[in-house]
Amino acid sequence: MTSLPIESIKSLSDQHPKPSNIHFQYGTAGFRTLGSTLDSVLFRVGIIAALRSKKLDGRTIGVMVTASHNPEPDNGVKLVDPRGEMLEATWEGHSTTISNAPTSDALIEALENLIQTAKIDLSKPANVVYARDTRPSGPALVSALEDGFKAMNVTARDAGVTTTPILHYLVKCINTKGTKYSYGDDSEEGYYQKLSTSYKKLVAGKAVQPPLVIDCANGVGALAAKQLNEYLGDTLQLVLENTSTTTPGALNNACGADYVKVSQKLPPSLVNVLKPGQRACSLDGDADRLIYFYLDDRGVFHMLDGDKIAALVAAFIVELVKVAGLEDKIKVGVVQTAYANGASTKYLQDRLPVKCVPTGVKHLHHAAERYNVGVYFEANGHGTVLFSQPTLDTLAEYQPSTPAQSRAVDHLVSLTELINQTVGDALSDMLLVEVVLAHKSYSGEEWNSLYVDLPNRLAKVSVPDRNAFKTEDAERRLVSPPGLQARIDDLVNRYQGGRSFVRPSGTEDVVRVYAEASLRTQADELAMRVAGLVYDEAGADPSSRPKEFL
Ligand code: 16G
Ligand code: MG
Repeated sequence: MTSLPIESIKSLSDQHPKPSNIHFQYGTAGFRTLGSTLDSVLFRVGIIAALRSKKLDGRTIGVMVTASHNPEPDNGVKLVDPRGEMLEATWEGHSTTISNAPTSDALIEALENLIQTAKIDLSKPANVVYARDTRPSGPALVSALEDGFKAMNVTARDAGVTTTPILHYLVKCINTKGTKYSYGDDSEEGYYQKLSTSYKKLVAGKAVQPPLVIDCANGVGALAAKQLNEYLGDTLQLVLENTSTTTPGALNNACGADYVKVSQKLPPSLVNVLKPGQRACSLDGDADRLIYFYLDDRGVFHMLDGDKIAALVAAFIVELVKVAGLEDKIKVGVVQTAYANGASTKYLQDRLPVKCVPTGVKHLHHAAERYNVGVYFEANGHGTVLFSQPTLDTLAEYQPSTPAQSRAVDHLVSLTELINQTVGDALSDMLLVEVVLAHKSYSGEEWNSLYVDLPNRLAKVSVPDRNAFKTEDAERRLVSPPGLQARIDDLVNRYQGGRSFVRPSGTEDVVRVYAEASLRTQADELAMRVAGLVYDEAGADPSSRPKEFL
């Protein structure tokens, strides 16, 4: 191909017309909205993926069709760059422009513009790998995507129904195949094999932990966890719950990581399953978020969120580095967002460098890449640990001088295999947590006692225009609307241990409010009062007037 196949694009595009009344936006997690409105977007994403691959000399691009923790009628799509990472930011804008071209002719014009601005050589090949989660709208959307591939003559590989992190893994494996940076076998089996083998190495000689209950959110994580269970054999017993992937309406409904994190409650479906003291965790709808929890002896629910996972994991890695005798060569750092519980930030800052960045995986990922070992987690349970290439080289070349050093280095190397280096991965993170708990002989309760969470509350306010809200300082302060931050500060000062911030959502037409304080009632009250300020400022939808919380 030396020029755009205009006729083929036009005739297929006419079969996937853009709805006239909708403005699409490639946001923090790609395009995401009601699945029934996304047909034209998927067709166009097929074309964009082809152009992105051509731009990168035919390297394989990933496309994931999912709406994660959102309700079942929603769907979405995001692009994955060749190293298994989120799409480069400038292409988010290109994608938004192309998705909003009103007609097939306007689409051709927008594509021609992109080809010119990005200097794309159309004679290069186009390679894509794609997958979807279990949503009912998935198959039709994938077929629109495939029409986009057809229009551009893409060599496309269908990875079927799988988790978001597995798709990211596949992209990285395909692009590193046969090189010295080979990331693994480019198949689901390769993924399970890699995770289970490193897990077994890490827990060899440790007592097998009591069974772990997994709330699979009735999503694709159920299918993956079932497979992983087989590879793990009796080294870890998994009890899979909420595995109804074909029951209409079940996905993420009163279950899953987002439900647990936001409502700070046990999913009702686990009430008669979870025994006091037993460890449990929830995945989200595409299995890239993980939240742990347990009931204490009195049946009281305790949540171990992304911040608690970061604290547990960072401390473990720091200790291994020290025992290995690599303290001077390998520096560990942590990346969080404004949502991190104040108590977790304090706990980590007393021990390690900690950086705060805006919400969204790409911000955390990039900041974590600047450390030798970068631990990043969002409080919502999305996160991973990145090992830089020089660190991998250090580990490979190091000559330990004692058996203890040698064991610690082996463990660090196994961790680099166990932990998904492309993106947060609930199943990989779960095994990581289980490794640390096994090494420390920690129960959920002991893990939870690393620090005590400050009571906190999340709220959201529907506003006519979320873009009127602009932030600075990693989203911790508002610069617009003018004057609102001063009023928030005024309120916050009246609460002991008070902290609150307001930011526009990147995925929904709402403004989010976070508040924490020393006492539960105070955190709730502060959140409600700040939400009230936002509401009054924005002339928001009366139905979203804050009254009470979940
Ligand atoms: C997306 C982000 C997640 C972030 C969330 C915030 C990715 C892959 N996912 O799910 O990291 O926490 O959005 O949503 O980047 P919000 O902007 O609606 O609060
Ligand atoms: Mg997700």
